[in-house]
Amino acid sequence: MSAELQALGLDAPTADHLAALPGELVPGRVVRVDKGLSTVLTEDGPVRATWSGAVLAAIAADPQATPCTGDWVALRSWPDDRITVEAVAPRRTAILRAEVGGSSRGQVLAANVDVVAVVVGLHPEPNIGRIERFLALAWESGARPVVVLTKADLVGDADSVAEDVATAAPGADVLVCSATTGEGLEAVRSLLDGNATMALLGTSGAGKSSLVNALAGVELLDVQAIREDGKGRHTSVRRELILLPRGGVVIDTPGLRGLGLQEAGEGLAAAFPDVAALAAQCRFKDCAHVTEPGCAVQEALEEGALSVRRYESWVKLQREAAYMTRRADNRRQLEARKAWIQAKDYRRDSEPRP
Ligand SMILES: Nc1nc2c(ncn2[C@@H]2O[C@H](COP(=O)(O)OP(=O)(O)OP(=O)(O)O)[C@@H](O)[C@H]2O)c(=O)[nH]1
Ligand SMILES: [Mg+2]
Ligand SMILES: [Zn+2]
Repeated sequence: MSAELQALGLDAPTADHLAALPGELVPGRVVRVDKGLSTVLTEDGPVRATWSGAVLAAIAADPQATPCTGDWVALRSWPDDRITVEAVAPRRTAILRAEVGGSSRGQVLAANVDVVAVVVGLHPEPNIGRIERFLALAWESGARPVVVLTKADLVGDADSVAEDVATAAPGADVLVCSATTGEGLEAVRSLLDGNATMALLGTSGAGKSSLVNALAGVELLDVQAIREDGKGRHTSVRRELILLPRGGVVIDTPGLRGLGLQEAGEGLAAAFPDVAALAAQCRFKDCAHVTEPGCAVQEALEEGALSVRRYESWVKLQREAAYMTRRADNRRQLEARKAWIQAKDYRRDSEPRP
């Protein structure tokens, strides 16, 4: 494996997978995707590539097969100078978001990520419920979740806010930094040790692109022109993979508006291990943790061992996850029915005609 590809985060199993594909193919990593045209970084630099017939067929069968930022792909060059993505390597991790207002099939936001950084500005004051929601998404990805509190230069009590956030983020490190002063950036940079890939998630205006620029030491990405109006403006419009000069890869994303939890069971349990542990102690296995006798969650609430805010946040996300799962089940039923009708048509068509 070349040093260039290693710096891009290529791991041995993925390299082996790509090398075993038949044909004269070149490995690369997807930087961004724009309406079916992708920019892919290879060891010889970036190229623009479209999808092969096989990839198009895979997408038709499952939209999640669409190559996305962070994917490792195999490229073929054609005599007419076209380049196509022939195959997408299996994803080690994937950040999934439920489709906004559409189907319940999640959209892949980024693939093969080692660290998901939930980026939150310290000013205006962080919304803890929103952080928990991002963390549930981060846990589900299979990558290591961290919270990066940025804009520390704008507040005097960054460390005490960090403590509050830490209680809502069990199992995740909480870092404090400022893109403006450079404070705390070394700790963020060390998340990229060993050519790791870190994706940044957060609302618009959180300071994601500013953080990437500060990590890179160059103004690579556009940053919101007007400071601190508190409202999201969506300056970044697409997901983008950036190779940092000192090693490591960062994926910048546009601020997420709708942030559906994709069949969230496991991510939710990982983001709320305290509540999950309590729920396991309830007398009834199907306890709804509302009025049931012997409910350990309600007991912890009464004793103050579990905060009302955290409980309510969990109930809300739990409901949402249950809704997403139901919707996914309905979709599966519909698709099964469609497949059955197609199969019936096929049988009818292939029967000998009288
Ligand atoms: N004082 C201060 N301002 C910051 C810091 N980081 C970002 N900002 C400001 O916050 C605003 C938003 O920053 P961006 O980096 O564009 O935010 P973003 O998360 O990329 O936003 P979207 O691209 O819209 O999702 C800009 O006006 C930045 O100048 C910081 O550490 N300190
Ligand atoms: Mg941005
Ligand atoms: Zn209970």
